[in-house]
Amino acid sequence: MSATNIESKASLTIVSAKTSSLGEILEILARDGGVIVHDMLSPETVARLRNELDPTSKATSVGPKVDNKNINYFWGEQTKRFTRLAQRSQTFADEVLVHPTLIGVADALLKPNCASYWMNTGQMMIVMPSGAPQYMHRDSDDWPAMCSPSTPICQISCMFALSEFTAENGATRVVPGSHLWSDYKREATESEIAQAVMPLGSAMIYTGKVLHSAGANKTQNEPRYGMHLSYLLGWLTPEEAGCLGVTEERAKTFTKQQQQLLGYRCYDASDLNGGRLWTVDYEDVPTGLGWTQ
Ligand SMILES: O=C(O)CCC(=O)C(=O)O
Repeated sequence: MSATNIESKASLTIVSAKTSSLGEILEILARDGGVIVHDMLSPETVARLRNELDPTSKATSVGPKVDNKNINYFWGEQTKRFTRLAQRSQTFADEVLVHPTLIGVADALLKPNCASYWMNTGQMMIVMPSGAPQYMHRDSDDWPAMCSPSTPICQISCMFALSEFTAENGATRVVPGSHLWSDYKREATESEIAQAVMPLGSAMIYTGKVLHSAGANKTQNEPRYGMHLSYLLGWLTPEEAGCLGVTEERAKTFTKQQQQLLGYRCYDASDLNGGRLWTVDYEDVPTGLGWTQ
């Protein structure tokens, strides 16, 4: 199956988390840089996420909070964004942050270049009606030395549809194959852009090297609820200060894997001729903080 932009020839391949293997997903990612995966979250899980995040969704206003024209444009003046999802939602911590399909992809694509990876950001991206489309970018642009055709993949991203994503309400625009371009300065033509049209509970998994952007929400009154989660090589600085957004009290209730992803564990590459980073008093984070568990 594929999701085709009717105004272009470009399309994204669609698979299902229920029936497709990790190998198939990795093969499509290697070819296209992005893939739509249906059935990543059940409707019941989506309802719980929406419910747990609803107070913050309602309390968050559109547009950025910084006085910088470029950031405002990137952020989307009609987009609501907020992070701290593991603090705000148990369902995010238990069913999204450690989603087996995403962990499988990240293990395969990031682990060859790190001892462990961590969360880059978990972020609600609610595109409200009448916004302009975001400009095309690669998520790895945040780390310019790691964003060229020859560098390894440093980041894996995923956009979950917490409402249906349609061409009209701002489904993510993606340029399949742009991760393989020899010239990362080249701009995409309209005919190369596909849209991640997908039902609620699906997700678009993509690497940090593929061009994409939020679409414009051309509806009158239909917010597009997107939830972004990305992972990053453990020796690079993430966009979100994950552990500062989650209280220590709450972090203590999480598994070691959840703690690692949120920055409540050190990065230990000492067995791989690398460093031991992100320590407290030269200890792993819980020991340095004096946790007794
Ligand atoms: O909201 C979307 O569909 C994509 C947004 C995005 O790529 C970003 O803000 O980095």
